[in-house]
Amino acid sequence: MEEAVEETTQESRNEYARNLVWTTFYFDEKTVNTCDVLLTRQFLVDRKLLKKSLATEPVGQDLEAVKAKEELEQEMGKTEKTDSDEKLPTSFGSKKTSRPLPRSWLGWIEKMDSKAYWESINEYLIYKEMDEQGQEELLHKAVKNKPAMILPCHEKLKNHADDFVEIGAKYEDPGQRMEALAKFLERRCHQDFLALWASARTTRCRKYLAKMERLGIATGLDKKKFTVPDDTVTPVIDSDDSDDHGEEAAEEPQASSSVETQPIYDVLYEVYEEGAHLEMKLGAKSERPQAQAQPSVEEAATPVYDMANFSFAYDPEKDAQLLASNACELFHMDKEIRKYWFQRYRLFSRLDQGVLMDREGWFSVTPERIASHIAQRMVTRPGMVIIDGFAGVGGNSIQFALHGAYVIAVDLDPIRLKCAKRNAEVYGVAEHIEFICGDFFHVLSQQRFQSGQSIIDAVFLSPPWGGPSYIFEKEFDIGTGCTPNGFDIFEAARRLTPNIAYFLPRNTKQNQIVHLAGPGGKVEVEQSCLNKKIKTITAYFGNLCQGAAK
Ligand code: MGP
Ligand code: SAH
Repeated sequence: MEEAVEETTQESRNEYARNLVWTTFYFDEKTVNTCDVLLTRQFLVDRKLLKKSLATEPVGQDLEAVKAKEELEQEMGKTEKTDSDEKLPTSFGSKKTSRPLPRSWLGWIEKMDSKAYWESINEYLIYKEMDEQGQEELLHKAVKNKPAMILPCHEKLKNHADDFVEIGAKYEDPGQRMEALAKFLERRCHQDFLALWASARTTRCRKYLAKMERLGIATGLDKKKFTVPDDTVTPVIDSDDSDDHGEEAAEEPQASSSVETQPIYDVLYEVYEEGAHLEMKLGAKSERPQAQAQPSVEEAATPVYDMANFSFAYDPEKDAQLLASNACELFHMDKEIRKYWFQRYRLFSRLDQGVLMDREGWFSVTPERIASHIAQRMVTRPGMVIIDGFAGVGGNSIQFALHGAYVIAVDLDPIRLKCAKRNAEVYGVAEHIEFICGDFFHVLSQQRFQSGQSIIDAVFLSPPWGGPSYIFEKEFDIGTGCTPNGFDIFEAARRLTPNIAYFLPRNTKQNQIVHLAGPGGKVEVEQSCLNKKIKTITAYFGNLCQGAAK
């Protein structure tokens, strides 16, 4: 068993993790309804396995296959050149100009409240602005009481000289006049403060969105939401980030109703390491390819099996078409599968030792190095019980078992479960896995899994994403993109345990993951970067989340 774990970690000395961003999402204006999110990136290496996969030539004059192979070869080339930390870019986008004043305002104004601000400046302003007769004494006091932070617009309150004269003219009594002018000043200061406070928050949220985009993270958040929810004239705080400036000033303020309909109200964040940006192929591709000869996954009819007579034992004759090492002949005309063939040993390093895969297995199996890393994180003690709710051909179940867990592998499709069972035998861990052919929801509703009696330590979820075309959407929707609905899947798992790892596309909407964690929740979203390309993400909940108490 150890040998098999070692096989997948030979290159692991070159691997490392990075914390990218820590975020708090506010679900509404009450600060108690928050969710903490940690975005991390795990750099994994499987160059040797990729190199081995690329060693075969495409069959005949298959130009598409040549192209698929060339793309992967480029990935190899890039990897070899950018093997070490130092080679990573050292800043987000373009260099920043140094304008220290606006930056200090952003942090300061958000921590201040309007009342406290007025208290800190009122003496100074009143002495300064009321100095109608130019009394030396008042001027002296004003200078002496100047607060450390005063908004630039309040240094120039003389701009309101007309208002002052108008208000002043209404009162003959100097005491009353003074009081009226002080009230006017206070109102004006509150208005200015609140407008600037909202503007600072908008700037912060916009910066967050811009940075997430650059990190290759689909936020699922609407940029328009993060505008000042008020149509009063707003003094705009200058952003010192040259990479995202311009946008805020250009856009019209939104009506507050758009804020109410948005699920996430506000965001606080901290970028751990500015140099974490990577240039790589991410998110939506520009165009969908022409219609394929093969039916899409959604169109393909679900075969009906005679379960009473179905055998999960491998039959070398009857099941020959499942032998992964023969897939080149079986699938070489299948354009969708071809690119996975050129990555085959990174899917299963023991592919030539009898591994079985059906068509869906090829494009949905978790690459071995990623599955091994997830297992390393999830299996914290020998014998712990993990449900692999969508086991497929066993990529994850096998790694959980190799790392010492007892696995309950569930899959609706008997053929794929047969592959998983056989593959577990190839890796010598079949005895550590219980295979259940059935619907995830149905299996979880069984008496032995009900909470209270449950012995389940964690659940791993890797449902179908609608086939390889998931990447043609700019952002992946957990609800409609997963089959069955990804929110329902998560809810069913949560009834069993809070310790859930959710394996999702790299373009998944981040705000939906935040919603899964919910108010008061916490989640770690880990990008799995294989040879410097982000392949997938895994969202860890409960005690699987980094820093959670075990
Ligand atoms: P991919 O994006 O289709 O491949 O899937 P790749 O090689 O990154 O393609 P490229 O053209 O973008 O370079 C990447 C990985 O996601 C696969 O190896 C699978 O592990 C996983 N994966 C893909 N799909 C379509 C599914 C799915 O439907 N379900 C699950 N659970 N995993 C999938
Ligand atoms: N992680 C797996 C791949 C999972 S692919 C691996 O590494 O091999 C998703 C799997 O979910 C498919 O095999 C599909 O048959 C299965 N599936 C789809 N709907 C299901 C359901 N309702 N219950 C259980 N399994 C389901």
